[in-house]
Amino acid sequence: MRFDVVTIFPEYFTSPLQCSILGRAVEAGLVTVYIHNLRDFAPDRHRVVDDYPYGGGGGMVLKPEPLFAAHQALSAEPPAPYVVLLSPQGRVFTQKVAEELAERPRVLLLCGHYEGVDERVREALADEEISVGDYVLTGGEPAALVIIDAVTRLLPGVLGDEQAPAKDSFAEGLLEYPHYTRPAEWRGRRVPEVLLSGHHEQIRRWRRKESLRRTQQRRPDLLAKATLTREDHELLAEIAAEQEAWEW
Ligand code: 9D3
Repeated sequence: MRFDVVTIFPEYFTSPLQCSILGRAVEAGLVTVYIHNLRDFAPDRHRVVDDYPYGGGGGMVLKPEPLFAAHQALSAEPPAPYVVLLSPQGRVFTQKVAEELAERPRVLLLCGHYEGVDERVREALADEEISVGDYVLTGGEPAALVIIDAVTRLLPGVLGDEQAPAKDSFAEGLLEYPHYTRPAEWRGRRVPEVLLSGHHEQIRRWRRKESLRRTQQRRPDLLAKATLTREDHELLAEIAAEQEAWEW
C-alpha cells in the first residue's frame, strides 16, 4: 500500500516513520510513504501557501492552488489515490475506518494547518474528510501519522503471527485484560495466582472476565455494542455478584 502526505512540515514525519513497527514495515516495503512539501507546489517565487480569509477574521487559510497542483502531480501515475483531507470537521477515525483504508491501494493525506484550507479543496479534491477525535490539534500532521500507523499495522505481514490484528481489543469490541510479567510480587503486589497456575482454561476464563469487567467500568458504550457469548453473560453475572458481595 502507498501513502502520499502533503504537508507544510515534512520534517514532522521523519522519526515516526523510522521507528518501531512502522519503521520496519517501511523498511520491508510493506507500505510506502511519500512525504511532499506543499511549498514545492506553490506557483509563485516566494512559495506562498497561505492567505488571509475573505470576509476577515483572524488566522490564515491554505490557498487552493498549491493543493490542487500537488494533487494533480501526485495523480499522474495510477492507481489514482483515495484523497483524505484531515480536518476537525471530518468523519471520526475508528478501527473500522482504518480497516476500510487498509483495503485501498493508495491514499493521499492532505494536512490542513492554521485555520484550515480553502473550501474548494474540500469540495473538489477530497473523497472524504477525517478527524482523529474531538480535541483541537495544531494541524493535520499528527492526525496523518495516527492514520498511517493504525492502517499500516493491518497490512499483511506487518505484525507477527503472535499479534494478529483480528484479536485486537477494539476489533473484538472489548478492552484488554490486565497483563503481568515478572516478578510475581512487586512492592507487595502479587500477580493473580491463576496466571501462575498453568491452567490454560482457567487463565482464558479469567482474562475474558477481566476484559468484561474493564469494559463495563471504563467503556460501557463498547460493552453495549459488543456481541456477547453465553459465557460472557455468565461472567458478567459473576462480576455483578462480586459487586453485591462488596456492598454488603
Ligand atoms: C482554534 C481553531 N478552530 C476554530 C474553531 C478551528 C481549527 C482549525 C484547525 C481547529 C483545529 C485546526 C487544526 N486541526 C486539524 O487540522 C485536524 C484535527 C484536529 O484538530 N482534531 C482532530 N482531528 C484533526 S484532523 C486535522
